[in-house]
Amino acid sequence: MSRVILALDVTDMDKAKKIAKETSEYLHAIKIGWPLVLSAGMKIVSELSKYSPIICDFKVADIPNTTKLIVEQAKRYGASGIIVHGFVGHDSLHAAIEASGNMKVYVVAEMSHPGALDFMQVHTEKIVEMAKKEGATGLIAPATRPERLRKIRELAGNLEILSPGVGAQGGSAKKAIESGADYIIVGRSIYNQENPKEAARRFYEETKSL
Ligand code: NUP
Repeated sequence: MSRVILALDVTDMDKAKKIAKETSEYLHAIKIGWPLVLSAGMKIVSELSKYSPIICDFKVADIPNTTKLIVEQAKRYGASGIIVHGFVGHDSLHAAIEASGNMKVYVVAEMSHPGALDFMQVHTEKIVEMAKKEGATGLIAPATRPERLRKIRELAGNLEILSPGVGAQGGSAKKAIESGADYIIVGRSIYNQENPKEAARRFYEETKSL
C-alpha cells in the first residue's frame, strides 16, 4: 500500500503518460487538475486510469446544479475521485456527493499556500464538520502546517486526509503522515525531477511504514 498521490501538473500529454506509467507502482493515485485537463482534454482521465486511479482536482466551487454537471463529467471519464471546495456550503457539497456515484469526494478544508490565511483558515473547522455531516470521503489539508493537520485530524473522525504541500511548498512527507495525513500529495518534487520514478520511490519508502 502506498501513501503517495502524484499531482501530475504537466501540460504535455506524452510526458504525462510516460510519468504516470513509470511511477504507478509507487502510487496510491494520480491527481490531475486544470493544467493537464485544459491542455490534453478530459480523455486524459480515462487514458491515465490504465496506470492509477485518477482524482480530478477541479476544486469545484459553484451552485449545486453546476456542481452536479461537473461531477458527472468526471464520473463519465472514469475518475475515481473529485476534489471540491467546501466554502461554497452544504447544498453544493450535497449535490457533489449525490452525483458522485462510486467516486470519492474530497473537500478542501484548508489550503497549503500562505494566502489560505487571508480568508479560508477561519472557516476550516466548520468545513470539516460539514464534510462529516454530508458524508464526504475525505479532506484536503496542508502539509505546510503540521499543527493544523493535527487539529484537522482530531476533528475529522473517519474522514481520509489527503495532504498537499510536500516538497516544493516546504512541507515534509514524514511529518505530514505523523500529523494525521493518510496520503501525501506530491507534484513538482516528483514530476520535475530528472528521474520521476526514483523520486516517487523515495516518497513511497519514506512514508510506507509510518
Ligand atoms: O491546498 C492545496 N494545495 C495544493 O497544493 C490544495 C491542492 N489541491 N493543492 C494541489 O496540490 C496543487 O494544485 C498542486 O496540484 C498540488 C501540489 O503540487 P506541488 O506543490 O507538490 O508541486
